[in-house]
Amino acid sequence: MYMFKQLASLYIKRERIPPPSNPKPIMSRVRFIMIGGFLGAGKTTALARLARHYVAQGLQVGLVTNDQAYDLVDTASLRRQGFRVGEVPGACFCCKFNELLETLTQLADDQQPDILISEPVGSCTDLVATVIEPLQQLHGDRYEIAPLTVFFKPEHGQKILTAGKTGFSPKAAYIFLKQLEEAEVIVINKIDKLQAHEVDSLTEAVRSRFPGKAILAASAKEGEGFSEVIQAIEALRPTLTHRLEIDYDKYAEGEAELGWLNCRVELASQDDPYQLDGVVLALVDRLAEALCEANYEPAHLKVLGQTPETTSIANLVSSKLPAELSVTTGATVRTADFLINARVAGDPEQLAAMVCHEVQQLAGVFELSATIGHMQQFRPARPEPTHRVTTDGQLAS
Ligand SMILES: Nc1nc2c(ncn2[C@@H]2O[C@H](COP(=O)(O)OP(=O)(O)O)[C@@H](O)[C@H]2O)c(=O)[nH]1
Ligand SMILES: [Mg+2]
Repeated sequence: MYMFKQLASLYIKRERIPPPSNPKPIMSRVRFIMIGGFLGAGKTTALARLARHYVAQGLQVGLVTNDQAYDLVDTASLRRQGFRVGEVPGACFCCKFNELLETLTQLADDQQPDILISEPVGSCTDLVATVIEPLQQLHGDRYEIAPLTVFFKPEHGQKILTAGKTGFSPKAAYIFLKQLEEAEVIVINKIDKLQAHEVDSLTEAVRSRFPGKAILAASAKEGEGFSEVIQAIEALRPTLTHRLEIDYDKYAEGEAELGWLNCRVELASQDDPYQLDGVVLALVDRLAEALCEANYEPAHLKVLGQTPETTSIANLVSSKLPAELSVTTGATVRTADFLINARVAGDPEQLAAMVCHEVQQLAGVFELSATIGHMQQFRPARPEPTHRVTTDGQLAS
């Protein structure tokens, strides 16, 4: 009783203390956005567009890239655009969940971000169960999670939806479709390259395959339709109506069909400076031809050429389309560092030999000296997620 009285008096005393005139602000949660989609779908382009949008609103933005290997074109390209970028290399976010968390925390070290936007590896799926829900369950006090938004790659997607020939096996197509199946928002990207009737028929095909999903059409490159994408990303995550069922054997085999190569090269001229855009594009063109001869379908081949002052990037996203420069510089240089990131349906050792051969040939044509630096080539290992929320909603680690 005595104790109760004491507690009661303490309580009363507490009640009498006036509230502080300047209450400490409650830490608001950081918005966490994840943009998924197959290799070459336009994720990095979308990240940059989103980041520019939020920066223009005066918000602090941090970006996170992810890959199976090191020396990422995406990281270099986004940093060049002035963004703060953390990188999770070595495996996908699902297998590097703790590294993803560390990277998110590091991005908050210098300046507390309002928004964090992440791009998972383009061959990764099951992200709701292995990243989004674990993040929500374990750190929902720190992160407010946006709907998983998946960019649809028309170059391969059109054929995959109609079971046409893509150059990939059905197991790689399985990953592409699982990415869409778990998406909370689907964005048919690159509509600037499509006719209106193609956009309509693609939207219809995606809708009939995945009924009930939010489906938008946009151009991450040109901006068309992007305000609707931003609106969808800013909405609350929809309630989960069903959890993705996925066969990890098939997923792992589909991923392992892709030869992965990340490599650094220095190209230097003893005499006249060379045009950086021209050499970057010529390298992708040569590699495209070599891939075609070997019958290796490119999922995404990127080459970035850079000096401390400038950058040029060329991409190849399908065997059916020419290589294109996505970032041009117009500069002539004496020496530049090149990053080559290739993900193709083919043998990684053959791919490495092909890259070495084509770099040397290119150097011969342009009278440059080529130094091939760090090179990693492999098939992605079986995904072993750190956490996974099971079909009954339990977090398993
Ligand atoms: N025409 C067009 N090209 C796009 C669009 N979005 C991305 N791309 C191009 O597609 C290629 C792959 O884009 P990227 O953002 O690197 O794809 P990621 O692999 O999903 O990150 C690059 O050449 C981009 O310039 C788009 O909306 N329209
Ligand atoms: Mg990317």
